[in-house]
Amino acid sequence: KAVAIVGCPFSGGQPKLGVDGGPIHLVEAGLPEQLAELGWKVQFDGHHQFEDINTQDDPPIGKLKNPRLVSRVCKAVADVVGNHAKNGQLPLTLGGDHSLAMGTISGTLQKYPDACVIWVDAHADLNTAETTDSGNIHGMPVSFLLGLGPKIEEFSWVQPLLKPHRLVYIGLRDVDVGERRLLRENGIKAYSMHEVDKYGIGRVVEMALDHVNPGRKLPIHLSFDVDALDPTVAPSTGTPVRGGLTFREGHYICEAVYETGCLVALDIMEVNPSLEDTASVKQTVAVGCSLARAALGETLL
Ligand code: DIR
Ligand code: MN
Ligand code: MN
Ligand code: MN
Repeated sequence: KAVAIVGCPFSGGQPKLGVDGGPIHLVEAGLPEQLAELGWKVQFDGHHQFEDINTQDDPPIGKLKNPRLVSRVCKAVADVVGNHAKNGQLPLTLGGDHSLAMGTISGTLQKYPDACVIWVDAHADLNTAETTDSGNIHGMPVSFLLGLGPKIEEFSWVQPLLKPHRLVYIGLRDVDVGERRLLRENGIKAYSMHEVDKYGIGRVVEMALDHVNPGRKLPIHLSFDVDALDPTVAPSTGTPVRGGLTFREGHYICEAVYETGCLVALDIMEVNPSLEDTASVKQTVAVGCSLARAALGETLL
């Protein structure tokens, strides 16, 4: 078992500075060593700097902000993640903002076209160029992967390989009206915090897996936005929303996905070490590391 850590210090998918510091803090907190301790062969060649991506002049396309920068960075990430997957490594991408998942999931689908996606988030990140209010592309990656909304030349490299029935959400509680319509129209399964309260996290994860991966045979890409967690658990993130997953609920999802034996790629996104006080930053970074360990096989006993 081999993991390749893909550090992506990138913040162009949203307006708050500092989320590019997330991967640096996660690595400095010892994540590579912690995964080695769990028995993984760990490759980490330094954070990606996307040096040759030069977008001095990047005016909005429609409402989309920093479109060329986001597109080119995500394309680079797709290739890096795809290559690690083809090498038989499990790519662990550390964000950075969640627009990066347009790249990570594209990379996963290059190697595993039948992969399913478990998207853990307070938000659906499903806006299209038509429905977005903010123009922040971190609220849009899923629509590109599904091929929803108007085609935008700059993003034409994104192959719409993700099928709605191979996607499931857990943790939603801040979903825009346009996104609600898209969820409904495309029959996308979503377990909001309401369902987590109603059924408990154990049944929610089981139902989510039954939906996207009924025989537990398909490869799984787990994309975890730390704002899925309650702000008391993960305070240092750009768009915290109250009423989120507890520490254990978040970890349970990761543990249960690991237990399937189907995990092929993992994203830990939206840790922003420049938000909130030192203790909050430390707590959020520590939680990011422990979610990754849980998804990669750390057990309680
Ligand atoms: C909002 C916020 N739905 C948007 N999305 C966030 O900007 O499209 N995603 N914060 O993580
Ligand atoms: Mn997100
Ligand atoms: Mn979010
Ligand atoms: Mn929102």
